[in-house]
Amino acid sequence: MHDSLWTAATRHLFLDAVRDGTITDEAFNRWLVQDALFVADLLTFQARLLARAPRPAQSVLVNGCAALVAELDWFEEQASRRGLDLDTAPLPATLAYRELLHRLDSAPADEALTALWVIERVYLLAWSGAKSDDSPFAEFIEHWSTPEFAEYVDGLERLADPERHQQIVADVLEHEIDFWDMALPRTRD
Ligand code: MP5
Repeated sequence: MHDSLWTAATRHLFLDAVRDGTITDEAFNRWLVQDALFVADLLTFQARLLARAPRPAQSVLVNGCAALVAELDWFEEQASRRGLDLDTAPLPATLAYRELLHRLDSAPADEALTALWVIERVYLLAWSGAKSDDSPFAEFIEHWSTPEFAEYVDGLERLADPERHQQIVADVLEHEIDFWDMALPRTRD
């Protein structure tokens, strides 16, 4: 289902450029700051979802929330190492994704859980496909391709119902594609 959207959301010139080390620091840093803003929005969404989640979803979600808090610490460390200010205005793709997450606050819990599974699965597939030991960004690639992260995504998959919620799957994939495009706009010539 939505094969071409999954492909576009998990393979992108930005990811190739990170893997090959050809991305400029400027473009990488711009993505990094926007991703930190996205993760803060995701934590807000996920904490709200935890509050109303069905009993079997609670443990996966609470562990995920704790991981997001740790991830925000990690982003802060990366930002200070790279001399970046995380207190930056969100770009349009980040704002549009925030709107989607707000919309999900009032969607049924199984639809919101399906969206969360797509959000995380995209990152697992995207970064696993960008694996490279000698990329200068190996630490970032590694971050979203660990066995622990894959287990988390498996846990979310058991709570997701993509057949039933095809529209939200497509919506999330479109937002992911826009997020990569923001990081490295496709050149048209
Ligand atoms: C994730 C992310 C994965 N960091 N950014 C976008 C745009 N989509 C998905 O979320 P997490 O919580 O960093 O694993």
